[in-house]
Amino acid sequence: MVGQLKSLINLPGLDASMKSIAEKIENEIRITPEEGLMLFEKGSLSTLGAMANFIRERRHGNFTYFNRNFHIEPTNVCVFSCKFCSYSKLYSKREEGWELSVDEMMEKVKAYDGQPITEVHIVGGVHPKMDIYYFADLLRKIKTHRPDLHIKGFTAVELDYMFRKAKLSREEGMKLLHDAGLDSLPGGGAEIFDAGIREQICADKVDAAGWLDIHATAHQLGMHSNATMLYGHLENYAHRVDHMEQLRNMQDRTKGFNTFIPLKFRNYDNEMSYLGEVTAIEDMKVYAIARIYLDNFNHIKAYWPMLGREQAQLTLSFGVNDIDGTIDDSTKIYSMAGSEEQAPSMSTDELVALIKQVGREAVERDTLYNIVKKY
Ligand code: V47
Ligand code: SF4
Repeated sequence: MVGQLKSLINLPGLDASMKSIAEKIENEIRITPEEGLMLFEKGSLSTLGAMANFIRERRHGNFTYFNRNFHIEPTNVCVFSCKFCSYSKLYSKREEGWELSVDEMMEKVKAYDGQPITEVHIVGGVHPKMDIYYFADLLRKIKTHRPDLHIKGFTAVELDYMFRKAKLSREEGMKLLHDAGLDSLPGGGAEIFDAGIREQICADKVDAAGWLDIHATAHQLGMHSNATMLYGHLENYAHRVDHMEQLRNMQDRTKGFNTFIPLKFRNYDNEMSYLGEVTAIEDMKVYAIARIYLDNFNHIKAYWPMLGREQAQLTLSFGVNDIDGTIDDSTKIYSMAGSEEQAPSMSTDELVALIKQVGREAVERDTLYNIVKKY
């Protein structure tokens, strides 16, 4: 394996508290929130990398997962006004954005006929006129056309709005969409759970308790979901630890999360452009600490359209074991926020080469991490 480290306890330069964390990791004992904070405050890049890689290789060896997917972004018109968002247009300015009809979205699905795609990821703005019945119709049409395609769709933010507008409870709304064909939920909309930071960056959308409850509702119906954390803006280390602690607690109860995806705040063309972006070193530390902290999450994913290809490769030595999918230039969220990837698309061969170039084994998975093919 790439790391081949036998023990963490003798890593150079560890003080007593860091040594105690290293011991816990070796013995598969959960670290506390205080220790999580200590990792952010005191952990050097090399120590965090060694710890995270140790866990990553113990769980997954050299396997690095990817999938074959594409996105549908039904609209970028949004009733909310998150300050970090470079993508959305208010309803009053909707002529500057896009609104896809069900038929137009079905054309996008049909464009992949005959191609070995396993997942469609549907996510977009929160449009006041696209209600739960509109999307249930879309889901049914996709499933009728291609029953084997896994539909991962709608952030808790979109779902919260749809359910409230239809006057349905979360259980009723989720069941309606699940029955129509929704298989799992993506991890977006979580941002940072801390109420004070949320108030400053995305005051008007679903709060932390609501986000968590919507995911718990999906898990209770046997659906899986992902979780994200938007970092590198106004939050401090304690907020990041609190965010991961809330996810870890919920995962203990429901076991429904597949993967955790840290999302780096990108500052192009949004109301928080005055903030700088954190360094690549900080990015690697976040991935590593996520791998160490979230002992009940099986997978940590780096979303390559947001980080760029070279940084995505680097994350594979910092706890990450999944780099998402082929995407096929079907998402605009990150290109509009300033990512290096202006038209994100990679063929399967390119994704495999990217993984192999850093000495890892490329494994194609489906959404639920069943192995499709080893390369
Ligand atoms: O919730 C928006 C983020 C998320 C910016 O579950 C930004 O597999 C950085 O959650 N800088 C939506 N981030 C995307 C998302 C996602 C992506 C890929 C895979 C999965 C999955 C989920 O994008 C939003 C928000 O946190 N975001 N604007 C920005 N300027
Ligand atoms: Fe709307 Fe999502 Fe952008 Fe917030 S992040 S303004 S909810 S599209």
